[in-house]
Amino acid sequence: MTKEEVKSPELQSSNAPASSRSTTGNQQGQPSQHQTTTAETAPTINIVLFGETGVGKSSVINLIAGKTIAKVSADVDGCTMASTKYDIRVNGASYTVYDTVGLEEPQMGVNGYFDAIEKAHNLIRSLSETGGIHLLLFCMRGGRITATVQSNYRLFHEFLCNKQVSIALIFTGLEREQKMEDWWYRNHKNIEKYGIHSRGHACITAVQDPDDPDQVAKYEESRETLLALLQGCTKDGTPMVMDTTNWLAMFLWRMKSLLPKKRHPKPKDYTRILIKRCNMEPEAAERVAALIKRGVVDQKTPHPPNS
Ligand SMILES: Nc1nc2c(ncn2[C@@H]2O[C@H](COP(=O)(O)OP(=O)(O)OP(=O)(O)O)[C@@H](O)[C@H]2O)c(=O)[nH]1
Ligand SMILES: [Mg+2]
Repeated sequence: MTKEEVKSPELQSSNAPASSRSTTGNQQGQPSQHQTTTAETAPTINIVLFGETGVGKSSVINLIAGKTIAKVSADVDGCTMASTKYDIRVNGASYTVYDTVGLEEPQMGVNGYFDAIEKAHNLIRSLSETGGIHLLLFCMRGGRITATVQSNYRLFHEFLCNKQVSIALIFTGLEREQKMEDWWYRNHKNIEKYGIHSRGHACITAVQDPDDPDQVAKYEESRETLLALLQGCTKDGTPMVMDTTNWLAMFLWRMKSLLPKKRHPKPKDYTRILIKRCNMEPEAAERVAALIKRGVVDQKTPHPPNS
């Protein structure tokens, strides 16, 4: 099981040595029925887990893995689209989960957009090199649906995945519910009213408290729910994949709709950022910039919506 920041091509394409992949089961206080295993032959399923800072993404990674592999706390790098990659083998399945920071506000500033270009390039390159996206996991705190939640849904489901990838919702922080699933019955109509549609959901707690038997039981139940969700949502799916250039251009073209119109970058701004911060060759950077300018991204995918 490995953690890799999605930063350099070397890091992205490399996998951990086999010796470090195998895991030895669960740690103290963790559920015991889902032993993590070495599953060298299973095809890897790429999952992009996203959500606002602090909603519990890293805790969810640990819940899936059955042990602590991700650092729980506010991340230093809270830049939108910043991503850390974890390889998790559990119940005979091989998941690569990209823990990805979403938006903190419904819209973006131009500096945030430029920072996000670099991060998005790293993420997209890693995904296109490793077979694309099988599933989106949208992590939220069980609570109000805000404009930021809606923007994050669009950013990942529509802008990054062209509405072609199944999305499942995870609601954390539900340990106070007697039955965590009750939260969904009370709130699902509201969620759908905001245009958020999903293939499945999990109402969970991702926080551990070994001293509280009720919390231990709920944590264990949450893991069951989450693993069943992953299995159910990925069993028949083919990944969505594009080549890096078209994928990046499609995403950046769409993402600029989150900027005020008068702050939309010019082609030379894209070229500069892609060369300087993403280490792209000038020709490749100009190709991406030209695609963004034309708003034509890939003949096989619909044109990006007008911004
Ligand atoms: N009560 C409660 N707290 C939770 C739950 N899940 C996570 N937390 C807490 O929320 C805080 C943030 O959790 P993280 O898992 O680090 O959240 P994150 O989304 O990875 O945060 P960033 O990496 O900063 O984006 C920690 O203090 C967790 O213990 C939950 O289900 N219930
Ligand atoms: Mg985190």
